[in-house]
Amino acid sequence: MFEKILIANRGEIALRIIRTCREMGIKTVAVYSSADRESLHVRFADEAVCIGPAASKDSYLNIPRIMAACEITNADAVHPGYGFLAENADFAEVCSSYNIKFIGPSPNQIRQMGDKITAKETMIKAGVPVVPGSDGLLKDVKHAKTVAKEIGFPVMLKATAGGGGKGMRIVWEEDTLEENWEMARKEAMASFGNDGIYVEKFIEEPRHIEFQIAGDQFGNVVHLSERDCSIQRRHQKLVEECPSPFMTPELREKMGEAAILAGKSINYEGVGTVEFLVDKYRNFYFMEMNTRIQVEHPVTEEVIDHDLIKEQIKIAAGEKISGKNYYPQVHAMECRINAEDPQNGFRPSPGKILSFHSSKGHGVRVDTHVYAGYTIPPYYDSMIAKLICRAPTREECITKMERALDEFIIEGVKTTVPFHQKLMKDPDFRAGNFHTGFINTFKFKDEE
Ligand code: MV4
Repeated sequence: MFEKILIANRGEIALRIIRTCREMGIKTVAVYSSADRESLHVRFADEAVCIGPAASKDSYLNIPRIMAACEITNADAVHPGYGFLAENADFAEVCSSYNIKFIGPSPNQIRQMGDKITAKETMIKAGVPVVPGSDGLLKDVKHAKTVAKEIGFPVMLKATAGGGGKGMRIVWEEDTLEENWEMARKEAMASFGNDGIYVEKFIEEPRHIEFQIAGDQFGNVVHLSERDCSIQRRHQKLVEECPSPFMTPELREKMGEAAILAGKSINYEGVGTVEFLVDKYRNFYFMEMNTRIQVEHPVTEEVIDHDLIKEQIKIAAGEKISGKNYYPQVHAMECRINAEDPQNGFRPSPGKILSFHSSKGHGVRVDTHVYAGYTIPPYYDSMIAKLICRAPTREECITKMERALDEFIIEGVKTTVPFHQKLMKDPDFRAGNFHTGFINTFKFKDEE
């Protein structure tokens, strides 16, 4: 087992990792930017190293500075958390060249899933269903037109280097294909420095249902059931839950098996997530794979009663996994509490938290790095807490979430708490009747 893990991250996930390390008897090193001097991850770690100024590119994204911090503290492993360098294959490679274990998959596994066309080709070979579309990269707009007419409009143009919604265009008819082609290519080049585009049938009103998987160094891959992440706004998830209200035992078996095939096809090592689009007929299609721990991992932890960070560390240290799948024993739901103003287009609301009282009680979990008197810096993402509730049924879970949202006090900054309070009362949400376009039709206004 590792003696000392350096956590190449900040905020709630850095704290989350430190907690598990302490329980496992592993020493921890925090790294921080000068904007995070007062952060709890700095205080709770055994050691802390300042790695640069506030801007991420000079601190949390700066590989040489993080490697220097590993060297001076003698860390034998790095946990990247999510975001920042978590899916950076070059970083994973540098770690291994320094003989430091990157807690996550190999550089090759990260690369194979980072390029979307490569990932899709790998899935086709593995027998995982994918959305019908072009056979790899499109040569030119003429090629795009031919394939689009074959599969039928509407279609979606996607950047092979994309993911998370960037460089995507819906095309409803042949007449608008050319303009969208140009826009998609420009956007992809500007965002990723790669203008490779492919095309797919556009799946209307899909659900986003993802499967948590885990694979060890001996080729065992299991699934840990699904999370429904259909409640999103501009590709930012707001609520995640398990079981999905749309799931059936038969669909879980089929999707779980496909998720395992996806993991096995690249010999996946670590915990990861296989994302699917699910249409109204319960057809499902591989969308992408995330080769990291995700923000919403506590939903799975609550329904299967296992510590996923501990699993990650044990797998990285070479332990075998049990070899059986895990199924939800209760219902869990997570609301992301962001320092944003839901009444003004979810505009970021950084600043000083004047008072803070987090929800408590049976079945209530709050993962956060903030406290009364803490100043939310404007440089990083705006998530300040995750409120996770668990209860025997979805109805009871929503009731508990309403109670927990009502007792959450955060003063000094605007938050998404009022948005969640309104969402929990929505009849369609309560009925489990929603898809990824739900938030566009759900009008948030406080005084209505
Ligand atoms: C799609 C799609 C419909 N049809 N692909 C959005 C993020 C990126 N990973 C892929 N995405 C989508 N791909 C086809 N062929 C609809 C989306 C999509 C979406 C997917 C999941 C969650 C929210 C979404 C919001 C808008 C569009």
